[in-house]
Amino acid sequence: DFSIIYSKDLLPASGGEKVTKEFLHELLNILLGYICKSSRRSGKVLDFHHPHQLKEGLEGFSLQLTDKPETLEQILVDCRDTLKYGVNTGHPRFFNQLSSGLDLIGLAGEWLTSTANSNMFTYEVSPVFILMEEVLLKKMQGIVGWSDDEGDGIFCPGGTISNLYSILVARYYFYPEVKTRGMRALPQLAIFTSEHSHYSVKKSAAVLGMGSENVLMVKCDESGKMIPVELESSIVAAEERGLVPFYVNATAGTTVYGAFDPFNDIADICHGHNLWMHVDAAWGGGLLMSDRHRMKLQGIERAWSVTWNPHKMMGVPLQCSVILIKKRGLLQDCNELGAEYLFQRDKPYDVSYDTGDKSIQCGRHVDVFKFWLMWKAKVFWYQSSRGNFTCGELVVMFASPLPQPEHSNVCFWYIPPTMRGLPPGPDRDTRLHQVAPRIKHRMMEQGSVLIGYQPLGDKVNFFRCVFSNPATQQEDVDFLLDEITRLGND
Ligand code: ABU
Repeated sequence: DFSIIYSKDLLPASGGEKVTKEFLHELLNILLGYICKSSRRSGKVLDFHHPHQLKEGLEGFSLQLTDKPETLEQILVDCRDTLKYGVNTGHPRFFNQLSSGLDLIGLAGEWLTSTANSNMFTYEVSPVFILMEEVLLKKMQGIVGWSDDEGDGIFCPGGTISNLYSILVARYYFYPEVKTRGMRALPQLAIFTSEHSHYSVKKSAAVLGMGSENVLMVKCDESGKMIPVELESSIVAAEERGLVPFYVNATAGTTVYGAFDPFNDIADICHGHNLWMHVDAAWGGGLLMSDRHRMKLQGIERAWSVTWNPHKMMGVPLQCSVILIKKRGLLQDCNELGAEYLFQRDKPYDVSYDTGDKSIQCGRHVDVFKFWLMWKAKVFWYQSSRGNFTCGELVVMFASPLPQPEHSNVCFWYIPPTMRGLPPGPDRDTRLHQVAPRIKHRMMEQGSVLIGYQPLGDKVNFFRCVFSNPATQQEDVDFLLDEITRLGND
């Protein structure tokens, strides 16, 4: 009975051990109940409510903060309700994002990480985690194809920040004075990325004071791959306009189509113009683990930096993202400020392990442990199973598929029966554009399945189905298609 117990009764209160254990056991029961339910197909993916409904409070669940401490009973009820009104991203029918599923070894790692409650800035406070980071970064650099004397990197909060690091370090490599003199040390720099690449490239240019307009979008072919001759001519055209090209982002697994750019061709162009080549493999990096699919990333080893998100295809619980930099020492030189209260040089150990000054953060969450634990528990499983999924073998009924997928993104239009006789053209497109949002709206209200949609270029709204959840089976794909048909049948 927690109705008369408060947080002040838990450890470190004297005699608080028993109640602490009881409270955490109760919490564990709630979490285990959720975990078991989350993989049952009979349960919902989500119980959708509009923001105003959640704000007003539902069945006693209030988001408002009170003036007096609540009992632990109420705290446990709040934990249960928080899960209840959230989205079950581990459900076999959650197809909405590139990251999904709930890996239990990773979850155990996250629990341990929170229990340790440490900070990644110095070896002094995180000796084990700092060394695990070194081990994993080294491993990933080897898998990318860099030699033993190359490679550096850091875990950071998500793919956008990893991409931002690559631009930051590339700019520092060519213009080291930018660190102290700022923008006065720079000409008008130009960045190149494909029109299908992630928006983080533009965002990073804006954040770094270079201007999103100086990110030049290179044309792609029908399957979403950057066209090398278009890159070459974009670079030349930028130079003619007085811009100074310095960086090219290539993508391994574009967000919507899952396309892989031709890395060797792009590397040749970068080499010819002395440009930094980055590969955003946030989504596609997981394929490096697969003997069958890693050829799609041929040439990635020629990149000067790589983004890779183990929290996507590799299923590590959010978040887990790395930036890998080929040239050692650059990351440290670029970001180091040597705050004397934290990074003292006269500590009683090898202070090169105080890796926190490579980061643009000060406090840094431990994202490495869950990944390290998963690697230990199942590296062969990645190689034999998840990494070897069959791309594009899905049969999409009643639908018109977009280009053949290279990754596990399957993009398609659902054409409702009433539209099947319409000839292609602007009138059909106008109607088709409204189909996916309408079905998604109904899907969210029903909560039975979740899939994303978007327009892209000249293509009106289409569905993007992502397979990255090992819980998903053929029956879930059948269910999704039946559900789309049922919800879109008017
Ligand atoms: N950072 C890209 C994630 C996009 C997605 O999950 O759909």
